[in-house]
Amino acid sequence: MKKVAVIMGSDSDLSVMNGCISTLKQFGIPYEVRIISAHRTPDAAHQFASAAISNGFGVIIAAAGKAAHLGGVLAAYTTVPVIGVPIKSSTLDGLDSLLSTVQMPKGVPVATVAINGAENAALLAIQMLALSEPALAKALEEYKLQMAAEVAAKDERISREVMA
Ligand code: RP5
Repeated sequence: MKKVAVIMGSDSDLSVMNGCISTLKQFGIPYEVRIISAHRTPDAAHQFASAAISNGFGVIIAAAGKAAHLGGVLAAYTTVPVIGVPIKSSTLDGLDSLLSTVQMPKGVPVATVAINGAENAALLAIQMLALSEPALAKALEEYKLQMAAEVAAKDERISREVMA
């Protein structure tokens, strides 16, 4: 199976991105985690993205805050799909990160999830890998059934409590 790269602009993003890493673990996805900054270590960003295909990566998840150019810079150097996670890390509450991640020019897409949407980034990456991994597709179906069962249980409980 191809690997997922989880790239963060700073170790200060880790508390949010733990949700992504634990979701990848839950589905048994091979992954690597790196701290690479579009601004502080731009050469490393270039090198990582340029070698992503030959290093066996199928998806790159790029998490960054403030002027969040990491996803866009990585996407500039590879054809591996890049998922951007805007991190809420400044006085602008993550709106800065969201806009600088999502507003890519035509030709260089970054599939952007919600501010701090770490778990959804992992799930989207897994969905991409599942296109060529039937066992993963099955695991995702089971995940959705489990989610639906949890909501149904909450629905039943709240009805019971409100009616009591
Ligand atoms: C971004 O700046 C990082 O992704 C992080 O969200 C933010 C702050 O980084 P630190 O100053 O905490 O290292 O590049």
